[in-house]
Amino acid sequence: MLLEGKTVIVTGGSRGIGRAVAVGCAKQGANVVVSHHSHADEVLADIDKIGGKAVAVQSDIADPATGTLLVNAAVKHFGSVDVLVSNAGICPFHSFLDMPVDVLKRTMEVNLHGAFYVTQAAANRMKDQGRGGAIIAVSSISALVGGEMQTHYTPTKAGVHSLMQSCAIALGKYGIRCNSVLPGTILTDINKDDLADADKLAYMQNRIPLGRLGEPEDLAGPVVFLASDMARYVTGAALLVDGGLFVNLQ
Ligand code: NAD
Ligand code: RM4
Repeated sequence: MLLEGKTVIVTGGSRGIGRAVAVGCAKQGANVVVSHHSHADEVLADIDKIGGKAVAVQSDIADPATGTLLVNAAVKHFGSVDVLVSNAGICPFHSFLDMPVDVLKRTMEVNLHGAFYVTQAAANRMKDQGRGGAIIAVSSISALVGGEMQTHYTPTKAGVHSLMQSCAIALGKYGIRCNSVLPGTILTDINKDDLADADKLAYMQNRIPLGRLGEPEDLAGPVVFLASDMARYVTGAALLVDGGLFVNLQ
């Protein structure tokens, strides 16, 4: 029970990685606030089934007001904010030379600006509570490598990792730790269409030393670790969770 009594906000917690992280935190005794853009019934049922406590808040993470909304929900239902997992994100795969301005702007606003607003809101609450906290951004292997159809997306993933590095400095004096996880290729809705291409799927699978694409549950352990006191001296760090994909150049 590494997170017993702690309140964890997970943005984008209704699906994919966020859902697995929300359930993983609940299994470790956390109360969970799930932020989402669409329906959250499944994750609430998952957490209920294991006897955990969770509430869902529907709101667009790109809206600067959403951070405060989530913090207020956490305080109202569970009395505090101890951990933030900034996970909500989109990746509308698109070629570079004809990238529509609205696709670029939306990707930046959801992935990077959204992460900033919610981090700021959670950090202010943690500071006022006076007992520290942990913030984990779901960045990506894409913070380190490029993608032909991801020229709008990879800068946001480098950006959220950079945000955690700067926040680790800005918030260290309050005992608030800020770290990133860098998932490799994890099978979720975000890449369903991209990986429907059999050649691309085989290429990705063959590049991964551990021999398989990731599952959302692969992220739960690393996030719980960074959220917990087991990682009490870890801040400003980035943890690759990619089955070895990044190091497999030749
Ligand atoms: P997903 O599509 O399964 O889940 C995305 C979640 O974000 C959903 O809960 C959705 O409701 C939420 N969301 C999307 N737009 C939102 C908005 N405007 N406001 C609030 N919530 C919003 O995708 P996923 O793969 O689980 O992605 C989660 C995070 O992991 C993203 O930040 C993504 O960049 C990152 N990531 C994914 C992979 C991968 O291979 N799947 C790899 C590296 C990083
Ligand atoms: C990740 C990484 C994955 C891709 C997802 C959408 O950051 O690039 O390979 O499938 O984004």
